[in-house]
Amino acid sequence: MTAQHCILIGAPMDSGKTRKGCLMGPDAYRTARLPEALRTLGHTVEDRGNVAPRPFTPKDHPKLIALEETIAWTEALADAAEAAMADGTPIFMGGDHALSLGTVLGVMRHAESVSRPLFILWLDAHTDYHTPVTTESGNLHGTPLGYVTGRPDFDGFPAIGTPVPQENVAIIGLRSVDPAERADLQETAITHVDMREIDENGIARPLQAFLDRVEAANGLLHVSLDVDFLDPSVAPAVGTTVPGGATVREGHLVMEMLHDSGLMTSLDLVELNPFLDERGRTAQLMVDLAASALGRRVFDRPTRAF
Ligand code: HAR
Ligand code: MN
Ligand code: MN
Ligand code: MN
Repeated sequence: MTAQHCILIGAPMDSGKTRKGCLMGPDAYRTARLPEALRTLGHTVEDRGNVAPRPFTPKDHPKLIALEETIAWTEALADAAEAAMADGTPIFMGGDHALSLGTVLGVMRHAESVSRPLFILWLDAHTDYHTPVTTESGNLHGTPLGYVTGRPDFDGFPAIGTPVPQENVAIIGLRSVDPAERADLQETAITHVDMREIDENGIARPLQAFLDRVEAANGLLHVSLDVDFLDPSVAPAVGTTVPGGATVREGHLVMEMLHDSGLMTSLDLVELNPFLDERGRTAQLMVDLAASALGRRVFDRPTRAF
């Protein structure tokens, strides 16, 4: 296994929706010993502490929640992400999923500077493909994939330059998709794998097909792991629980395959709300999944399973 320089970045962002609590996420990951878990695997770990949003002036909007705060976070996180990409493998400890507006933007800037294509793996019950105009809830954590793929109407957000091509995005774990998102997504080349498909064919096949494309393109791979990708019976600490999610083993298999591929270059851990947790079990599971993505395993495998 190749040792990596893991850069932990806290993003205690809570503005992507009304229910509060994700701001406690970074400290929960530290309490659940994420740094120690990564060091045990032979990696060097640097905790850069928590990012803070740029100064902002909140305004009221008829629909959108905390727009100015979310833009302020996006700018600060993009800078932190771009800087960290030059130095190692960033792991962003959220914070709600709106943080990916910033982390992916920063990773996009880095990818452009090294002239490599960027791929995104989105592990989530939701598509997060809204725009500020299509969202019904006004919750901006439902928009980051819309933003980074270049959808319109992100007024006030940093310009994104070259969008991430739809062909480079895969969403796995879907089971809660708004009608507008569903209609819009159907028109795209974004890979979307719902739980029905996982039930029938397993999670390894669609994931490996996507990883093969990343490898063939010599791409960078950003992975965004939403707690609600997992079934709420094993991961209760999230505001948007949807039954019928990934099992513990499906989660680990994804992470183990990511590690075996050697392709993952950055990771978001998002939507953990420690206020809703049961004795830290969700934080611990997320730490264990991150450890699997960075090389933890029961036995080495002599040959590849697929
Ligand atoms: N689609 C719904 C909305 O826009 C729910 C979005 C929920 N998003 C997250 N992250 N929890 O996936 O409001
Ligand atoms: Mn999400
Ligand atoms: Mn979600
Ligand atoms: Mn389709």
